[in-house]
Amino acid sequence: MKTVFVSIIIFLIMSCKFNDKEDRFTIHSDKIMEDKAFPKKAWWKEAVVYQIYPRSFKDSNGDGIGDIQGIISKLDYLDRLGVDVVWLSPHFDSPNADNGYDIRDYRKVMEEFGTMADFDQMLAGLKQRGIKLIIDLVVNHSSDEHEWFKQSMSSKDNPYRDYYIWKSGKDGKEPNNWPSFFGGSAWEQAGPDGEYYLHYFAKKQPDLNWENPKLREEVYDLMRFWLDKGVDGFRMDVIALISKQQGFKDMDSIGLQHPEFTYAYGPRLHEFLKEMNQKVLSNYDVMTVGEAFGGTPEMTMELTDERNEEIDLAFWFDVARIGRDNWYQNDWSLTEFKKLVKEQCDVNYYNWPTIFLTNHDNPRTVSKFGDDSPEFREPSAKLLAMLLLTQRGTPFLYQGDEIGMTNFPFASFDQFDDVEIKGNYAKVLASGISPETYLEELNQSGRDHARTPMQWSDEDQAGFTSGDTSWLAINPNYTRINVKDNLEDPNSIFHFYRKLLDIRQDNEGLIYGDYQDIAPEHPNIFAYTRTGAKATYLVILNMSSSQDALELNSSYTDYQLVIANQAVENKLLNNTSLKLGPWEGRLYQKNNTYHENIKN
Ligand code: TEU
Ligand code: CA
Repeated sequence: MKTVFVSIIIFLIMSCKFNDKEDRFTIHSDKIMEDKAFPKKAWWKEAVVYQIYPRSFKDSNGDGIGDIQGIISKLDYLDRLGVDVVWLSPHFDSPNADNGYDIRDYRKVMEEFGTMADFDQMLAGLKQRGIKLIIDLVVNHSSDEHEWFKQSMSSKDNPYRDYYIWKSGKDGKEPNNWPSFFGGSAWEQAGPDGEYYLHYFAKKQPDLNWENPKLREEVYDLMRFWLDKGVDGFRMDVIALISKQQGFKDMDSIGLQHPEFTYAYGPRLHEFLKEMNQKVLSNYDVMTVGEAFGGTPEMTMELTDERNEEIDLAFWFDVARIGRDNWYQNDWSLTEFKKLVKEQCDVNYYNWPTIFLTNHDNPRTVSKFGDDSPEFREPSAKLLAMLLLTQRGTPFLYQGDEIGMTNFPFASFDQFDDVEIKGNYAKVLASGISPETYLEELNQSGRDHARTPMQWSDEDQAGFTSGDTSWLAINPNYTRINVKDNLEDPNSIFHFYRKLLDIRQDNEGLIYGDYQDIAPEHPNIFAYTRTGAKATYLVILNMSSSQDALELNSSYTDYQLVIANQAVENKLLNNTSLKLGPWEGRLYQKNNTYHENIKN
């Protein structure tokens, strides 16, 4: 009897364990346990983040380079838009080999951007307006001009030697065949001893050696330095790359096509992040979002599984980079896109997704996902706003999206500034690709599209700078596409974003509600529901430049229109056959609790 009893208990314990494991990689909607019906609340789940690329946001002193005083002059603008958090791309002292993603001094503000006093003023100004600030933590690598690297390079016996990764060459060549993302080998010979240092990115971005506990303590210290100032967290640059495969074995030809699969998710990644969390992050109420490319969804989810106590959020690149193979942009279909969105939404209960369509490394949202022709730019930009702000996950909006800024028409290579494009040029051409083809692809995929200056007005230099040039050319369409016009026109993309932001903030169901794609096979229309405790929302988006129709099942009648990007005659959805114009998008809500008080 006793053994039977014990066996039952063991069986029960085992099955709980099994369920627990199951739960990690199945969807969050494990409704069996009541307390898991909806996600646990957190401010960073409810927040909408706005990314500022400081170099291109607003110049205050006429040198053609955006700066912190420029940002300060636009705080009311951000407040008006209604975002909750700003993610500031690197603002630290840097020789700008990669626009600040190569840091020379982690405790100093880039001279071109201003001073620490400017930074403090900006932080205070944001706080006054109830906006939080997260900064970019770039600690996979530093600049080669960082004092640590100068010391490290100076001799094999220098105490800073092991802050970086040095190896001796093989047969008079690099230690292995690893490539840099920015062209050429990932190894560079330097210093008096003839050794090579590792750099996954540019030569001027040597990788830090996370195996060294002293280096890790330095990183934790600099994190505390900024957190103690009152910043609200970090976006962590290529964080999945910090732990290196210690074997340093050659890659095979497949590996060479996608080095990120070798570089990301090294053996000690989780250990390092847990340590960082325990020693630093757990002592502050902050949000962290890691740039996590190079892994499977399961690998990424391990980083953000709250039970693991590592980081809160991760950027998966599958949606934003759909159809991309390095710099090459293949065709993609909406059904594929929907599958990827669903995959991200369906993380388990212990994870929370992000949603973003671009950032400073990608083409403009409306050019990639919408239709940037004069006819459809506005409706498609608004539709994409609806998509971004009605998803399950923390949305990240990139500067300029809110006015529908488009890709730049690059006509020659000398118009690019990007270290990635310059670095890869020789390799791409050597592989037999013509410069015309490369240019054509870069016109879809290049990173500089997102980096052209913000278009504030139709004045000279788009109101970005009072000088006569800017560091990167301004898109010639600034006379048509700019903030000033957007602010004046109540039907502009800006005001549409603003209303949607209000709606999201006022409707918890749009934040925490369940996600369901109700027409996964439709080739042009993206239709889904978000089911919250109080209401169900129905989002219908025609993501094409032609008319299309959608048959809804009868359970979707009696929904009330909340907002649409085009005039809709009947505010009550009482017809199961819907016809939608090109790029037409509608957001409905189940009747009883529909949103009546959209602020204007
Ligand atoms: O980006 C890393 C990254 O994943 C890519 O965007 C990368 O630039 C390229 O596509 C690889 O082919 C981060 C930053 O966002 C980017 O701006 C930096 O250049 C890079 O890290 C190095 O810090
Ligand atoms: Ca400036």
